[in-house]
Amino acid sequence: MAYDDLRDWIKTLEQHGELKRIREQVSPELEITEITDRVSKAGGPALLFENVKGHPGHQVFINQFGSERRMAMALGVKSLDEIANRITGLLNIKAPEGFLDKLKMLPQLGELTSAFPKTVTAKNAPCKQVIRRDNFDLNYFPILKCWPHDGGRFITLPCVVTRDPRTGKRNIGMYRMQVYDGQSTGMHWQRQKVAAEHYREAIRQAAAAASNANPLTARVAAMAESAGGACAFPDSPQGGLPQIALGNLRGSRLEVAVAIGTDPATTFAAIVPAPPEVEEYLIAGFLRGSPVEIVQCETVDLQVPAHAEIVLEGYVELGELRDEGPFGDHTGFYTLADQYPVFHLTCITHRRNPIYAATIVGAPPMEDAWMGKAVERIFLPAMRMQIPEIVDIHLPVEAVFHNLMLVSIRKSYPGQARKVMNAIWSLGQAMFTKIIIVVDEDCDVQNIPEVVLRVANNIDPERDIQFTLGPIDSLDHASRLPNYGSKMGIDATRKWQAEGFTRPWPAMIEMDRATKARIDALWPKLEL
Ligand SMILES: Cc1cc2nc3c(=O)[nH]c(=O)nc-3n(C[C@H](O)[C@H](O)[C@H](O)COP(=O)(O)O)c2cc1C
Ligand SMILES: [Mn+2]
Repeated sequence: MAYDDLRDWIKTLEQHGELKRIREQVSPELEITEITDRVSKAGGPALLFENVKGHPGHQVFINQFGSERRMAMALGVKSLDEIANRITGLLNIKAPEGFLDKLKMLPQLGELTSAFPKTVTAKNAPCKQVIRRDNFDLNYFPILKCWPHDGGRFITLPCVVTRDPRTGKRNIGMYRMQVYDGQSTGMHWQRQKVAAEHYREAIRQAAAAASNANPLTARVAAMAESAGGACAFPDSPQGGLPQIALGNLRGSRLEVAVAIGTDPATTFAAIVPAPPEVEEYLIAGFLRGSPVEIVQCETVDLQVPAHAEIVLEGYVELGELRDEGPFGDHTGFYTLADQYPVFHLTCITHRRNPIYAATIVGAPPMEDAWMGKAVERIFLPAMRMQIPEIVDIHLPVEAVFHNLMLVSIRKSYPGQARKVMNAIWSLGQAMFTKIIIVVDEDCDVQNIPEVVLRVANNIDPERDIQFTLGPIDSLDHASRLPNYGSKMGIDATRKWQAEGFTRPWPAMIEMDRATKARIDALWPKLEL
C-alpha cells in the first residue's frame, strides 16, 4: 500500500498507536534530541512535536522509522522479507515459454510500470501551495540543533536531487545540510556518493570549457583541487600544476533541489545504496507499488516529489567550499569540521502549515538503525546475485552499518571466505565495510553469541585474519588518512586440508534427536 504523502503516513501511524503528539513546549535546540533519543532507545513511537519554541504553528515529525514494525509499515509490508522476496522474484525472471508463462509475468511487469514516476502540474502539486521566491528564510522552519557541540542547526532528513551533467540522469541522496544563514547551507555529500560525482563532473566540464590549456590536464587539475587539494599531484608535462584554479570556475553552478517531508518510501529510497545508474524515483515507485508524482521546480531544471512538505531550490557554486560541522554523527562520535560545497537557495516552496520532518543520529541504536536493517534485508537478494554462496548477512547495529559485517557462506572450495570478503569490498557502498567476519552456513549470523563462539574458537589469528587497504567512509575518525585506510577480514569458517590444515577438525557438540525426544516427553514431570 502506498501512502499519498507524509500526512497520510502520519495518520496511519496514529491509527496504529505508533505516533505520540507532544503538546508541551520544547526547544528545537537540543531538547527535541534528548526526548527523541530516550524514546528511540526505549523502542518508543514516532513523535509529532506540536509546540516548538520560537516556531508557533510549526510541527516537527521525528522517529518515523524508529522500530522494525514502523520500518515495515513505512514500506507497506508486514515484514521486510516480503520486499526481499519481491526483488528475488524480479531477479529470477526467466524468459517466458508460452502464453501461460507470459500471463504469469503480468503482475511483475505491473510492478515495473508502477515504478516510473509520473509528472504532475504545479496546480496538482501540494508542495507548491506556498511559493517564496524572495524574502525567504530557512530560519522560518524549526530546524534542529541536535547535539551540544554541533556547528549549528542541521537539516537531517533531506532528499537531495541532482542531475548527472553527462547523462541527465537524476539522483536522490540523503545528505545532511548545515544551516549557515537564511539563504545558504552546507551540502555534506561525501566524495564517494553519487551527487559528489555529479559535482566533479560539472567541474570537469566547466574546467575544460574555461581552459585554453590542454583540456585534459586542466580537468585533472580541477579534480585534484576539488578533492580538497590535500592529495599529492604529479607534475604536469608543462611543469608544475596548470593554473586552472577553481577560482576560475566561480560562477558556474550545479543545480540542486531538496525535498523535506516526502512519503516514507521516497525518503527511504534516498538512503538505499543503489547502483548510481538506478534513479531513486524508480526505487521509491517499486517500493510503494505506485508511481511517485513529481513536479518541475520553479527556478531550477529539476523535478521533486509533488507531495513533499517543503522544497528548497538552488545551486552549489563550483569550487566554493566552506567548513561544515562538527556534527554529532551516527557513529556515536562527532564528525569534525571539513570542507564541503555550499548550497545557495533561489526559492522555497511548501505546503500550507508545513510539517518539518527530521531525524537525529547519535550513539546507536537510533532511528537510522532500522533504516539500516531494512537496507540489509532488502539488499540481500541483490548481493546473492553477485556472491551466490552468501547465505545471510548481519550488520550489528552497535557497529553502525559499515564497520562490521557478519556473513555466512556455503563453502565449496578452498579460500572461498577470502573471495567473499574481496567481493564485498568491491560491491558499491559495501566497500566501506571495515571488518568482515565470514562463518560457515550452519552458523546463524543474526545470533551474535553464536558468531562470537565460532570466531573465538575457529581462528588461528595470524593465519585467518587478513588486512587490505582501500576507501574508507568519510565519517571514520580512526583511519590513517581521511577516506583511506585499512580493512580487516576474519575467516572463521572451518579450515580444510585443501587450505593446508592437516589436523582433525572436531564436530560441534549437539545432543542426539532420540534423547531430546525422550527428555521432551519427560520434561513436564521434572517440573524444572
Ligand atoms: C539519516 C541519514 C543521514 C545521512 N547523512 C549523510 C550525509 O550527510 N552525507 C552522505 O554522504 N551520506 C549520508 N547518508 C548516507 C547516504 O544517504 C547513503 O549513502 C545513500 O545511499 C547515498 O545515496 P547515493 O548513492 O545516491 O549517493 C545518510 C543516511 C541517513 C540514513
Ligand atoms: Mn543514488
